[in-house]
Amino acid sequence: MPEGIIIKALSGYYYVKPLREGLIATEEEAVQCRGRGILKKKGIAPLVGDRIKYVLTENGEGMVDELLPRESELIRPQVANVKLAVLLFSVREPDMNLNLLDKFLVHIEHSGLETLIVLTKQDLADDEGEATALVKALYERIGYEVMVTSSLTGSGSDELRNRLAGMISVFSGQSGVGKSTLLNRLVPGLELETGEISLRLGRGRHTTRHVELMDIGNGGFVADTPGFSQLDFLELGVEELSTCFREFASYAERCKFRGCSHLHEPGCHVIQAVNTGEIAGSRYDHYKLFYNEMKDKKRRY
Ligand SMILES: Nc1nc2c(ncn2[C@@H]2O[C@H](COP(=O)(O)OP(=O)(O)O)[C@@H](O)[C@H]2O)c(=O)[nH]1
Ligand SMILES: [Mg+2]
Ligand SMILES: [Zn+2]
Repeated sequence: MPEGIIIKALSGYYYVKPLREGLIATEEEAVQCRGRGILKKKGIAPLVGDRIKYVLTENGEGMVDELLPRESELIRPQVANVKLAVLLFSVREPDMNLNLLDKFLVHIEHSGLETLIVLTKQDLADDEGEATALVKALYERIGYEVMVTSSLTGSGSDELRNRLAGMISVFSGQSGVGKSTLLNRLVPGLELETGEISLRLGRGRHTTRHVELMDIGNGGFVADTPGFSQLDFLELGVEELSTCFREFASYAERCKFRGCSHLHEPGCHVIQAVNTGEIAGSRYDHYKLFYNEMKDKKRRY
């Protein structure tokens, strides 16, 4: 029985890309499949990202027969077997937003995904890349992987293509940072809509979009999603927040008080590390900001 990966689920159909080995897709088009009744009976709901076995039925359609073991399930977007979260932030247009970057990182620390930060539109840097280099250094020092790209010059795209091989990734970032343009760069012939076009079509932020995986070759599949989640912190306890700032950990364990909030307590080693510059001021400021945001929300709900 042939194996495939579900790249789209819509109106009761699964669109299955035939696989050759591992996640390497064949040249064949996706097969439109129904799910076998027995799956439903057993309460098995196949998801985008699932690897499955299928049989071909008449008129070129197919039937999903068996689900291969699922390694993980992301809730928003709902995709199975995602390995890597790619966070895209543009150097300019829109301006680099470290507040939002840190917010994404807090959420990802919780999800168990690997993280890759991609700084896009490097060609628009007006200071010979100095500011970008500082951001890159800041996050690399914390232990995050950072790449810098420009879809205009094509720099960084080979490196990124190699990094995405053999796994399912989720692309995430504000509208306009260049996600679609970069994917078009990575995959010749892809031709996703970019900036101006979607504006002309008047796509509002209330448009619901289904998730779809794109085959980018070499066993890489990418979901280009509008947002990672609501980013509203509602699912996160305020006492867990500091653990989502991974560079705080080695200092936090030496704080004088157990359950130290790292905001004002005496003998707080996190605050000391901020004062000596071992922890970046911007990271700590965002920690305080999110902390207060979470407290406010709790009060309102
Ligand atoms: N100068 C420059 N412009 C870019 C680059 N990448 C994307 N853009 C432009 O930024 C706008 C938004 O890009 P798009 O890919 O639609 O962003 P998305 O909303 O994240 O998918 C478009 O006008 C692109 O032409 C880049 O690397 N350099
Ligand atoms: Mg786009
Ligand atoms: Zn502390």
